[in-house]
Amino acid sequence: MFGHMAQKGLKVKTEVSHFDMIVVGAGFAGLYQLHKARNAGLKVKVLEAGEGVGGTWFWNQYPGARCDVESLDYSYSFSKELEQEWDWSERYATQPEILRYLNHVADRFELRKDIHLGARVAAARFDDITHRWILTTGAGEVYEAQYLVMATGGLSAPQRPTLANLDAFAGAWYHSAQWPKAGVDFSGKKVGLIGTGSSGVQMAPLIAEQAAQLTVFQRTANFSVPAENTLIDAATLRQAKANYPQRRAIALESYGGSNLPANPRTAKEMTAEERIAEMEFRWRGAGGGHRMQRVFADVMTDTATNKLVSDFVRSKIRETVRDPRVAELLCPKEDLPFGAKRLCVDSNYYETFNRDNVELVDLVADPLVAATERGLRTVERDHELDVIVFATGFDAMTGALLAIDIRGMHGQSLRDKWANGPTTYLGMSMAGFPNLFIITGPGSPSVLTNVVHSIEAHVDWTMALIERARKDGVVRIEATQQAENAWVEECAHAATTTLYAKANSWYWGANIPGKPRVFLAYVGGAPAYRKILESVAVNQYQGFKLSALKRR
Ligand code: NA7
Repeated sequence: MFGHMAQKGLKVKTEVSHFDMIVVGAGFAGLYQLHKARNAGLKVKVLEAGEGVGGTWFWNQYPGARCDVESLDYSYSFSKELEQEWDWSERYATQPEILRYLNHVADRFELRKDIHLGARVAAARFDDITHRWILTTGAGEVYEAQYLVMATGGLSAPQRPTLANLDAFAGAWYHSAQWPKAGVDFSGKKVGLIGTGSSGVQMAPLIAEQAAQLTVFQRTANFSVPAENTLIDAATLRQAKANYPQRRAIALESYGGSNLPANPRTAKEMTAEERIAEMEFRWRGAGGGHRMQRVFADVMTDTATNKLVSDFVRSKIRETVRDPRVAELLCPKEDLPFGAKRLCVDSNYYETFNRDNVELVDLVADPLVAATERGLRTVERDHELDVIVFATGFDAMTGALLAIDIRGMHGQSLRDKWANGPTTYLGMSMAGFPNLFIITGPGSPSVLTNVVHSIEAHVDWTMALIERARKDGVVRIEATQQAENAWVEECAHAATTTLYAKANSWYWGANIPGKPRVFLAYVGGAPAYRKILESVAVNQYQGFKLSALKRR
């Protein structure tokens, strides 16, 4: 079939490819969505901007990139065979290992034939008459489908600050999320690293080992905890595989959708000795990482408890970093609650500052001014550099969606709808945008959880809804405005009940100049959210309007 497209005043015929469902993105979400929808009998096409599958794990190939959720949790649970045949080699998998896993998934479930790589979606428009979506890629290809699933990821639109004069810099510069596939050789180089979030904290130790000199430019000191990463030996792996059902069951009932033992007691319910022992145990003995964020039941809700944990981490930083001046700079300030910005999980981050070839620049005292031909200029001095690395994060949760010109009913643009911040029903659907689903979108637990777990939950739930709709002859699934308003209110209220409210983090969009301040995730936790989804489904998909074709 052919559609028409105006080009230079001429009508040219453009071939339109028709599907039941178009999925945008071939990361964890897109791959599973494809598998699940295809198994349900839908004709599906995945459009992926990258030249390979993997999404986040395709793009973020910087040195030291690894997941801060344990591999045995950060993996699909939908296939018991996949669980058994894949051997994770480390507690926290590296980016290359996760990318290998996702490529294995693509091959094993024969997904590639339905994935169009190198296809960046530029626009998506809902047709009010056919109730279908029409998509255009940057190359001008046109696709149309009844359902549009945005599997574009929460941390996929890189954010690089405007730095005056960067064009004049004679050296090379890179962003953590747009890393060259061939890698970067830092040997003998003077490297400047801007940003000390998860990406910066992961790469600093590795760059420091290779480079002649590493200068870390820090704006905000964040909390980082030891990963306590280890290899998974054969016996442990065998046992883990045998215990997968139990492991997944625990994850299902945990706040973050993974196996992080949570202390059910508040700090006040424990003695001073017990509190110290609990924090010490989680810092090292229990296996490190995000276990620290579950150290007391009230760590994210009680200011005094949070301060206790903050002080504990600060004491660890002071113990680790030999130069007291540098240690103080690395200690997060009192106005940043522990965990309120995404907690960093590191291997030897603080230790790195004991090296002779590493320097810390405090951008609060000495702000960045501009790039120069030979490096970076801060107010007080010039820093001579061969390479600049931006580990400056993402336009989280909304960036990738708003990069596409999405238009719903009557041509309403998503950019307009979200001008004051994202609004969704359940973090996956929007009034005025029928038949469109966002996997782990704004207003869902998403980035506060093991995202693979949340992805599976969303894909399973939306597919059940779509299958039911297909059975009932429904052509249009749409969130009501009332349901969306109520959910937005619920999310906003939930956020204010926690200490997340106290930080200027990307959870609030605070890292993007001009971005509306809206908490971008649902803080109620994965189990509470699952119960809400279950109840919506049981109550005839309450909050959705399901329209069947009118019989003539
Ligand atoms: P993050 O966590 O957003 O960290 C970005 C870092 O870059 C953070 O330290 C920022 O400081 C810093 N930054 C951003 N803009 C600037 C400017 N203009 N000048 C100086 N420093 C700046 O991104 P990551 O990639 O590390 O991690 C993102 C998520 O990926 C992470 O949370 C995990 O979920 C995985 P700031 O704190 O804003 O002062």
